[in-house]
Amino acid sequence: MQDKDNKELQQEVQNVDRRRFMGKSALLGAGAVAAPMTAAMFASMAKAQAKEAGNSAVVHPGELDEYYGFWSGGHSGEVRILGIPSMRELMRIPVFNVDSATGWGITNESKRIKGDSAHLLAGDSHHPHMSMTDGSYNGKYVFINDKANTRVARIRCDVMKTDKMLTVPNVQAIHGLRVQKVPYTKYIICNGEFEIPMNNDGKASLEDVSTYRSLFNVIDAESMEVAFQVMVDGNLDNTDADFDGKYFASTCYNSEMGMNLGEMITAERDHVVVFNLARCEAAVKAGKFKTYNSNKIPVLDGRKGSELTRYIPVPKSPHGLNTSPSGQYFVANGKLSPTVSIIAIDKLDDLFNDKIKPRDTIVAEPELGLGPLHTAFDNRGNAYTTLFLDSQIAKWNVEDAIRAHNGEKVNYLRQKLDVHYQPGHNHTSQGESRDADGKWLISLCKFSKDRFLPVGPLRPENDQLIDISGDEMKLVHDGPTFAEPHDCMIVHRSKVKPKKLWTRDDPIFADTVTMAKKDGVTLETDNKVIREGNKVRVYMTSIAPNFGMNEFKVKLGDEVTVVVTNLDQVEDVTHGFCMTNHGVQMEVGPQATSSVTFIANQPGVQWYYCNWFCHALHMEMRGRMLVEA
Ligand code: RUQ
Ligand code: CUA
Repeated sequence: MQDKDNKELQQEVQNVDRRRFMGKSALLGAGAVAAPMTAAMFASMAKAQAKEAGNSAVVHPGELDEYYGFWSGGHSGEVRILGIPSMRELMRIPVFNVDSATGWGITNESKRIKGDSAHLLAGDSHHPHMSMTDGSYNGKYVFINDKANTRVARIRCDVMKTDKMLTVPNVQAIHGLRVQKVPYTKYIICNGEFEIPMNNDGKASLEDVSTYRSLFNVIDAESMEVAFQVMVDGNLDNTDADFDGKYFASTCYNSEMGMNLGEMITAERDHVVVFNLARCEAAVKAGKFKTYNSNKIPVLDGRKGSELTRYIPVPKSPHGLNTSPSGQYFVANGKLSPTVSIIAIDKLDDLFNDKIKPRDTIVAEPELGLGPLHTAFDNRGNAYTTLFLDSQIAKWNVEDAIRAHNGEKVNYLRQKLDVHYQPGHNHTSQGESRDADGKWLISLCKFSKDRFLPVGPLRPENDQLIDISGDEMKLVHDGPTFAEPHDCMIVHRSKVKPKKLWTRDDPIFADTVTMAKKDGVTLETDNKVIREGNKVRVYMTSIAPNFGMNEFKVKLGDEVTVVVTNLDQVEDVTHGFCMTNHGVQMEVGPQATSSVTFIANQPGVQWYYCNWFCHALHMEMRGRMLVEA
């Protein structure tokens, strides 16, 4: 399948090449005095074109991108899909936010998915990561954390909608999040960043910070329930998994357990905490855990001295944690130190068997520049580290850094590229999977200052696209983005297979289907009003440009649930439902059922209409709710 896709792509690349070539020679031909082209000119031109076409960021209208990019929306709370390399925004997936267009957070289906946090209107999404099989993206799910409300959500990539959400108990502020890579994504791993008392019920001492803990969370990717948690010393920050299915590692700052900035950065060293998955699972099985806050989640004790963890000292306040796609190294990014620390994963067995000391796992600590935050990788042994303070990406060679660490005279630094400005995360095409391909690098810059037309005191951020296919990094695109693409991941389009229409038995609206059955309603054919006391359920179909029902009657103060089923079988024909002056609207995709509940609190004639442009007679797609006082 992938081969076929690659062939298709090659063909596209050739077509582009041919078009460009013809374009340029046609221009030359049009000039009456144009000198005849020599064979040498022809050859050099063809070569330049071939080079350009090899990794061109130009995607012409109607052409498709080679990669899907999944961008977190930061404190907008959403996830965005971009096409790479065009950097065109293709879709927004509301997750922790409320979305006026799709009705996310407004419809009954989305509220059910949001569950215990359905009442929350805000979120802070940081780290989107796709599920894997054998270390390769499998196109099934994208997971994302909400730092603001301690949640983890799952996006189903067949429909690109959020389908599960979990508020993680016992912790505060889920930050770093990754997936188990091998043998498959059984678990999502994520860090509870802010330390709080265990049993945070306000009864124990709130001032005694020695009782505060930060927990590592292991969540079952299918059930989206917490499998277990591990208590650590210090504050967990970012995390990643190995390619063997054995170890997870997290950066851990504030080993001092300080409560203010000054206190948090006094120690010269903090840690990378390594978690031994088999030992953790065995401890859960053996019942060696405690529970807190009156829930049943097993909390293991992984503090210093535990068999479940090892603490590797690294320079102060490390931030990003990235596994090299070769599966050999964990790289911890120094943040307050100009270095990154390279941990050899094949030394971790010995570390856990106490044959070596924690620092013996560090095989290099190359100095890169000021403020290293995150590192990405290509498939040629190079790493790319964001330098927040220097506003640069440092490209360096991992094996050369190790050689230099061992005393050889080699320069591991390959290039420093200015980015604009202050980059946080970066990401290479497929660079966190086995299939790193070394073509593109994204630098997510927090500031854009002079790069775009000024738009008031609040500026966009700047997502820069960098071509890394050659020896030198080349900046090819500036992409302004609204707050705040915190992190992103890039997956080849051959791995993602979205549906074109909904299937009628989709679990996202299964509960609504069950409700209809109880009411004796067949959603695909019936247009019916069911009354139960002051609760009214209005079932209607929609097929462009008509709702199945042009009017229905309710009484003032009734609780009205409108259920719309879109019978259109046509790709891209989405309907909507908006009840004027009631603050409700929603998307109803082709073959989907969506529902929304509101109080009919205004008497008289209330028009409803389709708010997704669907037909030449879209404006006429409307009806009346008649509200009797
Ligand atoms: S962390 S800018 Cu929220 Cu991803 Cu490093
Ligand atoms: Cu249906 Cu617009």
